[in-house]
Amino acid sequence: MISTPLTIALSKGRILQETRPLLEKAGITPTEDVAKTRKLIIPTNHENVRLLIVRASDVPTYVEHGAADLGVAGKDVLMEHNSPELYEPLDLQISKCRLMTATAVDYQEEPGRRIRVATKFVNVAKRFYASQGKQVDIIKLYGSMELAPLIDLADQIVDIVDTGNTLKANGLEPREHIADISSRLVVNRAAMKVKHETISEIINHMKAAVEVAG
Ligand code: PRT
Ligand code: MG
Repeated sequence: MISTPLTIALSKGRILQETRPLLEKAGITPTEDVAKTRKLIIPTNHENVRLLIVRASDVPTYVEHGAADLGVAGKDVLMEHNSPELYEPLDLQISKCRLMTATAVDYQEEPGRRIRVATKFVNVAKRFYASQGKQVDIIKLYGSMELAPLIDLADQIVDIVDTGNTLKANGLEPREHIADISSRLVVNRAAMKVKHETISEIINHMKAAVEVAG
C-alpha cells in the first residue's frame, strides 16, 4: 500500500490510454473503467491514491498549484504553460508528435510583411517567430487551427502534426519544425520534497516501464 495520499492529474484520450499501463507498472490501478466513467475523481486500488480527469491543457495548472501532486502532460502544453514551478523528471515517450508551422500549399511569405499566425500555442508561437526575427500578429484559437488559412483568417498556423493527414486533407502542408513532442511526468516541487519517498518510487517504476517499452 502507498502510505502517502497522492493525487494524479491526467487528461482523457490518448494520454490516459498510454499512461494507464505505466501506472499499472507502478502498482496503481483505477478501480473504474476510466474511458467510460463520467466521474472526474477516480479511485484506485490504493485507498489514498486518486486520479483527477482534467483538460489536457489544465494539467500543468493543477500540478503547479498543488491540487495534484503529479500529472502527465504533452511537452507542447508544458512549453506553452512554461512554469518554473513544475519539476519534469521523466519523458514517458508516449503520445509522440511534432509541433510545426503549416501553411496553404501555395502560400509564400512576402518579405517585410507581417505574418498572421493562428494557434492555441500563443507563447510558443511568439517565441518561435521572434527567434526567426519575423514580425507576426498572433490570433488565438482554441481548436481547428487548420481552418484559419483556408478562409484567410491567417497566413500560417502553429499546430501539432502526427501523420500529417489532417493538414493534407485541408490543402495545407507542414513548413518549419518547432519541436519534437512527447508526454512528460510532471511533479509539484513542494510535493516532491514532502512526499519524496513515495513519488520517487513511482517515478522509478514508471521509468523502468518506459525503458522496457522503448
Ligand atoms: O482535446 P482537448 O482540447 O481537450 O485537448 P488536447 O487536444 O490538447 O488533448 P488531446 O488528448 O487531444 O491531446 C493530448 C496531447 O497528445 C497533446 O497535448 C499532444 O502532446 C499529444 N498528441 C499526440 C496530439 C496528437 N498526437 C495529435 N495528432 N495532440 C493532438 N493531435 C491532433 C492535432 O491537434 C491535429 O488536429 O491531431 C491532428 C493532427 O494529427 P495528424 O495525424 O492528422 O497529423
Ligand atoms: Mg484534442
